[in-house]
Amino acid sequence: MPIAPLSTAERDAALATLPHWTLGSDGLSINRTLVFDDFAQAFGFMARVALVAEKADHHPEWFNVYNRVEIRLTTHDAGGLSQRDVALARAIDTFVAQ
Ligand code: HBI
Repeated sequence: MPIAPLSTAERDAALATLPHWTLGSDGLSINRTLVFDDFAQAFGFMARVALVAEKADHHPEWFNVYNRVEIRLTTHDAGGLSQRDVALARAIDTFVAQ
């Protein structure tokens, strides 16, 4: 389903409220890397995110090795960032002890 991409102003306003996320070098994604104690913690986190992502029909691009999870959020249907990425980033943050 098509969804509008965020304007630059909307993007910057959203990023200002997401201190753990950085804008990708292409300007089309937001990124966060997490390091857990071990693989079980990392994979447990990924499982929790997967359930939220599936329910929202909005899925992360991510890479995991052992205790490290690199997350890239972008909206393929928008060709860049959308409010769905912001919402998923906020949900992801709730699963991480700050
Ligand atoms: N996940 N990140 C991301 N971006 C999308 O555009 C997207 C998605 N998951 C499912 C989805 N779109 C569906 O609407 C179909 O387009 C596959």
